[in-house]
Amino acid sequence: MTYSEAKIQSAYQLAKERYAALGVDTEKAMARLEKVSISLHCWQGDDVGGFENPGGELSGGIAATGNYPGKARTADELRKDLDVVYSLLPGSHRLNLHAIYLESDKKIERNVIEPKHFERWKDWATANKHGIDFNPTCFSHPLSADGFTLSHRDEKIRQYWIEHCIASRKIGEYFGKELGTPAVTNIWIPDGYKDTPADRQTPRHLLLESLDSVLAEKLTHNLDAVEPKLFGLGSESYVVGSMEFYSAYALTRKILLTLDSGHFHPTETIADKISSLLIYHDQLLLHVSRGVRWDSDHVVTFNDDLQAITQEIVRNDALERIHIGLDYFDASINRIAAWTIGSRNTLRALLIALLEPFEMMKRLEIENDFSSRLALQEELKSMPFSAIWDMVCLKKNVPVGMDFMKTIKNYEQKELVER
Ligand code: RNT
Ligand code: ZN
Repeated sequence: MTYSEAKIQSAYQLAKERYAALGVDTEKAMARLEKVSISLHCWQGDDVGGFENPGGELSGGIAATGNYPGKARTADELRKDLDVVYSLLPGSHRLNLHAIYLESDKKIERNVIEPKHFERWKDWATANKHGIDFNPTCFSHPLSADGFTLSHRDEKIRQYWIEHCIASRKIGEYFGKELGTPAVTNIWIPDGYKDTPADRQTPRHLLLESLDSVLAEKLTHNLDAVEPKLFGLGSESYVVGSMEFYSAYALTRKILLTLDSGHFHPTETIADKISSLLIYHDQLLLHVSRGVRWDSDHVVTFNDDLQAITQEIVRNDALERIHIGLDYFDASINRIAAWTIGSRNTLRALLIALLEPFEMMKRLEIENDFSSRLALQEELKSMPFSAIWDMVCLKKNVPVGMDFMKTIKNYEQKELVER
């Protein structure tokens, strides 16, 4: 280890005092962080390829760019890679699986996938105490090639995707039941038009009907979620599943609404939406991502956006109501590093949010003392939070500072270069 335990301890003591002076209990913040489980997206490990159709093209207006060596070619390799990532994160975390990550000797049509095709994922999750979340894969398929799925005008194609989503919910139910923690099954469809449509409403009626069929059966271990988007590659002018559509849909059907940080106008932030939505929606799912100029799904960095998101979760006391998932895919750097950096950033941002003297900030606001509010907000930006983060890592027995890169580099030499 590069850093001595004694030094981490003494830096922590000093930091603890600085926080105590603001009325913040660092032990409490660490204890709350420990309970947070984020859902790691399986698709960072193989550029959203999956194992249904090896070498198939990614479609649906999303793209993983780069050709860094070492991507997982099998489910066993992907699990092995994930084990490395989890070993570098403090706490216990979930996995977010897509339907195309099924395991089977023969080709299985997506409308007939079954829990048995995910048994090995279930065994691995049980052994490693990971909860699992799930997603139907409504892209990268011949029947999604013209850009429409659940809102397709052709009834047969619509039916195929309805069946796929129903089958996916049942797999979510299976994971939820087997693992003793509900699975969130999130529906995202790419449906939309490149150019200005004539009729914006008909596809939305069709989507509503399809979703109602998908959700007809009540399940007990599965939570449903729907994910809106403003535009995608090839659906620049119109996306059927917009924010307004899904927000009202989720509210009326009592299911979860998903907010992906890359799915809105570049000047909008999802952080700003959380407090409003929580007034009406019981639970939300987040896809924490980073768009650079567009929904580019860059690795989550420790930026203002990320901090604003975690602040809103904590300030609204919503750690139990917001499921935190990650959604990015970078193929231009070591994929395990991409996973680890984004996950550690998310956890670190959550910790900093938990270290805020929120009561003090609110009091200044109520007193209309906006000068002090601003002074405090600025002061908080240079508080010694990294000493607390180091302590979290030390306590949880995961690498402190940059040491996690040593593990990743070793694994790259030992495992990834051989692929
Ligand atoms: C696409 C959505 C969706 C996907 C994953 C792979 O814009 O964000 O969540 O990224 O399902
Ligand atoms: Zn997403």
